[in-house]
Amino acid sequence: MLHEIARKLDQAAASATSIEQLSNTNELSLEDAYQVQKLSIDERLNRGEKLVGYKMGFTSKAKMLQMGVDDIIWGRLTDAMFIEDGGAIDLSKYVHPRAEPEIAFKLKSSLSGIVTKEQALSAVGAVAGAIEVIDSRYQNFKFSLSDVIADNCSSTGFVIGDWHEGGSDISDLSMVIDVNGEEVASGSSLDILDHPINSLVEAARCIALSGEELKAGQIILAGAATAAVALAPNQRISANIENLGSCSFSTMNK
Ligand code: OOG
Ligand code: MG
Repeated sequence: MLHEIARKLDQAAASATSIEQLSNTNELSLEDAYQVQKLSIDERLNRGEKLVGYKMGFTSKAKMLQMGVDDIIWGRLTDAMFIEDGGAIDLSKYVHPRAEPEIAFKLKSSLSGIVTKEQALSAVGAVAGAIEVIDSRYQNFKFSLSDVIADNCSSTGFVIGDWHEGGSDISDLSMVIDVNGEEVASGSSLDILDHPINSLVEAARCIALSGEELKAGQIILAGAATAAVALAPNQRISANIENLGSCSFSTMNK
């Protein structure tokens, strides 16, 4: 049954069509939901996509409030989700996409299980400002916690700005998202679990529960500091992260 749900979610994502929330008929346990997520990502990996990292979700109050969910979640990132900085996305490939400002870590060494903040910091090779494009495969972008976990935590795309190597201070950076040059949402990196490094500590812990570990070279998105912004055609979306710089993409079609 979990395989069947995984295939359904994978097909919904691949064909940009929404499906009914699973929890309307059958609420999965969180463990089963993570299993469905893994199976649906396996479908992508079987088609040749590569796992490049993980994303954390609901690590800020703004996101929890927007979505009515209040537990940290995590999902998987593949190379096919990468959107080049300054590139364009075709909205017809998504159901109802949204964008949110993030901070990305690139690891220089592995992290597994319970780690301290210091251990997490010393595994970070570089940090960058980023934008995550999320797209729920559920109708009206509505879901329960287990629904969204099964749906790979709405992952669909990510843009990464310039990488900054070494010990950049990321404790309290303003994070702003603009649409066509107008600010639409703003927050601080402080809003991400009091410090984005805590998100990496959580990532190592949560992912170990599924028998995986964070590896050198992988990218981890710490979670959005602001509510996500709905996308429409002919927009230029840019995120400006203090000290880390900006990154952007534009939208076409639909
Ligand atoms: C779930 C994904 C949450 C974040 O940064 O908090 C997330 C959603 O909002 O659909 O990516
Ligand atoms: Mg996100």
